[in-house]
Amino acid sequence: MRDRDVYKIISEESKRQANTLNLIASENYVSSDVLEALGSVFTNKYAEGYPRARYYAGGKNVDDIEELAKSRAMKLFRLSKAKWSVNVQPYSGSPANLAVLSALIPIGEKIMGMSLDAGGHLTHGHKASITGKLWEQTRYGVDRISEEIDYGELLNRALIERPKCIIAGGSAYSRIIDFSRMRTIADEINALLFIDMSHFAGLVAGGFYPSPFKYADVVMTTTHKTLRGPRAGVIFSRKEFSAAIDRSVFPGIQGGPHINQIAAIAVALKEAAAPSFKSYAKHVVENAKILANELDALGWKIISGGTDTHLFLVDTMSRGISGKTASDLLEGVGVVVNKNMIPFDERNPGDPSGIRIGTPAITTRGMKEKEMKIIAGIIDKTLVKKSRRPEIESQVKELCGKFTMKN
Ligand code: DSN
Repeated sequence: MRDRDVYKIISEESKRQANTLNLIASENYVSSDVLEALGSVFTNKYAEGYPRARYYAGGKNVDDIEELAKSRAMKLFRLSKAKWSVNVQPYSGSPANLAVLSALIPIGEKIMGMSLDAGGHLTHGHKASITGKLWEQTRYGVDRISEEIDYGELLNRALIERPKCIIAGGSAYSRIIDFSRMRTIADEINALLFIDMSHFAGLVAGGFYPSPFKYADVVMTTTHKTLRGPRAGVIFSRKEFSAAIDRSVFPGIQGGPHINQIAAIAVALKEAAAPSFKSYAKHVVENAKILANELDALGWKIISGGTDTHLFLVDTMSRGISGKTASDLLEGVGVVVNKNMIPFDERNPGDPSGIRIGTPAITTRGMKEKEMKIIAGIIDKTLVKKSRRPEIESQVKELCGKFTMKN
């Protein structure tokens, strides 16, 4: 690269990624093929519109790549073209969620999403998001004891509030969502069931999380979390909703699609269909369970007592350490996590009561049970035992050196 300033910063970031243990549940390491597609000449091309109906000339290859991405998306999740459609143009998850809601829910109506402290997402109607300004959010959460979704309370609230749409999914909920129950509740009030599978899409693809398609009207996913693709969003919808969603994505919210990103989605979807991805998804979940169990055995309170997925929350405040302090201490030794709200958190998102831990990235590096036990020890020693920092740092370095980033 001729621009030495940018090159230097990119090199530093490569080193940082190689030399730290990434436990951010929403991040991953993409393959060199995904990177190549992202950096391809498709970045030069404008292509407003949809395949075979563009507002720009010169779009033959663009049409081919978008159609390939769409057909791979349908195939990966075993969807029938007679019932489902897919849109691969959303720049990422937030515009995708906005596109779905603006296509299907009249402005000012009520939508129902999981509260942030229970593990929900801002774009499910939180007041800080445009979705909370255009629609009125009514929230559901988790039971105080089990810390799992309280479906009884969800039903009661739905019957009282009668939202037009119920959104399932979130950013920090570690348990399998009962889609069937949510479908029944949505049917009781004639609401749309919109499932945001961004976090667990890779687990669905690999067969380690139930598929939401049987129950949902619309399913959205980002492609960069467990799915291990580029940063982007994809919307699947039942046929009756797809024309409105397409219009909402373009020209409603977005302009020209990022074709290089769509090419990278196509690559990632093929990778996710390979047999090796099943084994990856299996290990992501196994690793998260082992890491959560180990931390639990070391005296850390794990929200809901464990996990069924790629992530879990740790209540660090129960041992007198705020989420921000925990995250800073861990980053200091090369372990990267999110500070995160926990259910019924009385602190604020800037310095909440817990941390979120996820295994997609370290599993991509090939780490398994033995390494999860070491990582649990590293976390414990860093947060509580105040062991000598150089010892911990060298353990992190050793793991990163042994399990290099493969792409
Ligand atoms: N910000 C993402 C996450 O970390 O979960 C979700 O959009």
